[in-house]
Amino acid sequence: MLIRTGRDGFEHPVASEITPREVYEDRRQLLKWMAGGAAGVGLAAWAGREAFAQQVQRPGKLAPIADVRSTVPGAVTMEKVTSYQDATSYNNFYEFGTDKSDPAQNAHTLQTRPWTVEVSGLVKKPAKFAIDDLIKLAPQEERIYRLRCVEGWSMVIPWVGFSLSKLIEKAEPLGNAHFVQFLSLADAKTMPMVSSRILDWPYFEGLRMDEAMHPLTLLAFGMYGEVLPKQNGAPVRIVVPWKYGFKSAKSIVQIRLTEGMPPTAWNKAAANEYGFYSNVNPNVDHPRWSQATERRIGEDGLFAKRRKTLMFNGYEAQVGQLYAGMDLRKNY
Ligand SMILES: Nc1nc2c(c(=O)[nH]1)N[C@H]1C(S)=C(S)[C@@H](COP(=O)(O)O)O[C@H]1N2
Ligand SMILES: [Mo]
Repeated sequence: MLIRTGRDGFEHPVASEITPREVYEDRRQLLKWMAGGAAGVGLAAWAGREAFAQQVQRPGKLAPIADVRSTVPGAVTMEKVTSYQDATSYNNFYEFGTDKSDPAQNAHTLQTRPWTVEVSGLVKKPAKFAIDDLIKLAPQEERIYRLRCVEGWSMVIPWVGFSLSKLIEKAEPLGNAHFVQFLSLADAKTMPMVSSRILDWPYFEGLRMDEAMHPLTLLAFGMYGEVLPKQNGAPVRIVVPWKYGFKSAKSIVQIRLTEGMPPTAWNKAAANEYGFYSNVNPNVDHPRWSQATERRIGEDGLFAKRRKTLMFNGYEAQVGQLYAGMDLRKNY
């Protein structure tokens, strides 16, 4: 859903991210809400579509099957895991649409084989990996992370993959490689929104080298012990658990090591709203909403008390020292 923010008269793509999921999750509240005139036409249409929502198709086991739990500190949380249905039907993947339900409906066109990931830029050994060779590069581990979205919701997902550092080390970074950029696929034939100008394509994201090399930063091939569903970024994506969701680029085809800070898609779209670091930070408000609290998808209803958002999404003990001495208000 696109709405005018009014402030700059700009059709803002992220506006859809603030429509509370619980409104259409809880049908009775939804009816009350709509009867009260609070819901716009867009939301009513959305709710109608939700009523016909189909059970998500599961893509099958990831081979070799990962039955290894990660021993990386902080990689396994004891929190309740989000249901598979929720994690695969409430997504952001703008290549397939801007509504949360669009990726599950539209991403079936994505072709995940053949698929090549290129490691390039400031490395001694640039390389191209066929996806199935990439998956075999390191033993896979299951990691249960919170993924938190910038507009106030979170999920707990058991990802399957290995530390991105294993791949970067193989390429032998040069001394002047200080940042890593990720590029997603941009295929107008299979990704309907790539022909629109809602974002710059391909989707691009980046991390500082020490963030990319941190063992918690995951190159993910699967979730819930199975192949990554297309709407969640098949066949390979990045997961950075202490940052807002948009840092975790989906369906990546290139990993490029650079000397300078690379541009990122959301920063380019709205620099005052999305900085390069985008660490989860309850103390720094987004210009259009507070970031102090969040709803856990599937658990916290619209009228339930929201839970407090934790600094670095709860991974402060593991990653806090990466930002020692930095002004996190300035480096948002
Ligand atoms: N290529 C690409 N990657 C992307 C996005 C996108 O639109 N395109 N959206 C980001 C955002 S805003 C979020 S919140 C997460 C959502 O991941 P999930 O759907 O697996 O929960 O993916 C991120 N990665
Ligand atoms: Mo997001």
